[in-house]
Amino acid sequence: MHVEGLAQDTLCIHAGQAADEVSGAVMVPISLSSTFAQDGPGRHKGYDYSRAGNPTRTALESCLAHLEGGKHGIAFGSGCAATSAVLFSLKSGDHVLVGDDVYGGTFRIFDSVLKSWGLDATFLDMSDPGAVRAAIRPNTRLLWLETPSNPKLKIFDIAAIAEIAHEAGVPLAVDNTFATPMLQRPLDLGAKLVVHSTTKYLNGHSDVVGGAVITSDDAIADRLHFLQKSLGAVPSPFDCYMVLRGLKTLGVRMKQHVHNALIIARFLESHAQVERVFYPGLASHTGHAIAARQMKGPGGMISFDLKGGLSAATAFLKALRIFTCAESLGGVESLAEHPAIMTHASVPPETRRALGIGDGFLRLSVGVEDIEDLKQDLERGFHAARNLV
Ligand code: P1T
Repeated sequence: MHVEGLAQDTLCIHAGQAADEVSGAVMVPISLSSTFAQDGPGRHKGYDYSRAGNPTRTALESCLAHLEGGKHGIAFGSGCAATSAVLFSLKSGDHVLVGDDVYGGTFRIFDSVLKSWGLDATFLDMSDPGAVRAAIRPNTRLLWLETPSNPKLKIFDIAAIAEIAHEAGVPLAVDNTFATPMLQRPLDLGAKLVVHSTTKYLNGHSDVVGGAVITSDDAIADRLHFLQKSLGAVPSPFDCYMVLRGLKTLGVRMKQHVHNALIIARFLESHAQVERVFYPGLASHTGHAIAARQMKGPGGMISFDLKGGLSAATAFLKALRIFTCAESLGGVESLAEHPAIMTHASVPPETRRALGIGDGFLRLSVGVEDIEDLKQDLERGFHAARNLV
């Protein structure tokens, strides 16, 4: 199907997914074959070995590329594998400038793994683009940020930072996991690469671990395809199928995530047991104006400081019945977690303190359940934490 010019909601369902030429199957078949017959040495139909390329993976990569407005999609076995592949493009002695608030596992790659390869990373609050310009060194080869960031929901101005990156001749990579291409398209704003944990909203049902990189830069794509094949951290055909299936409802899911999260954020903001709420959809959020400009909606992730510290936070999480206390995010079901102990445990305590990820700091992935049920569930949590304030 010709998909150029179609809207995002249509691309989710059709991009990269023409009916099967052999059978007419409407759903992309799961091509489990690890190898492909060749008419003669090197003469094949575009696939020779599934680590290098697989028809189900091609459909997913094409769909993701269309959704992000990019030319190339390159899928990986996890978000961390996608991140690592981008970093494998660098070499010893290179420097990377990273937004100061990123997923704990991403922090671990930049801080521990990267440094052992002889690369250097500086973490920086990119709220002030001037500070980004000042922090670029002669050996800086990559700018990397999350917006909204995990777990503080910081908003960085992609267009302003992309311009600085462009002036310096350095590519900007944006981890778009929290926003999804339905709410924000970093390539349109000047970023060179978009990175995803497809584990989250893109798959949307908490039953796949996957990742992807999208770019329109042919040279970067060539390098990433080479690394995808060489490093081998590829997703299974089944997982590619699952993400494609999840993507079909991404449009409707994101609308409901945003709808529910906005109500919950306001509810939390007016609650006596809440110290502070972090949600880009609230006027009180420092990045609200930028978010309103660069996003189509503020997303489904909220974090907040609960009064009463660790004992209140623990009682709150234990009392919830609809929100599951679990890592991850972006599924249809609501999740709640304690970043300092769970998703961001690999961030050193002093860095966590500087970021404001304290003992009473909680993160919600607001699902698509009934909003009154979700509010009531949070009330249950607040009730359990009440005398611990
Ligand atoms: O888990 P994996 O698919 O490898 O994705 C890593 C990753 C990358 N980028 C962002 C913004 C992420 O949030 C994640 C994973 N995050 C969680 C598991 C979490 O609970 O925050």
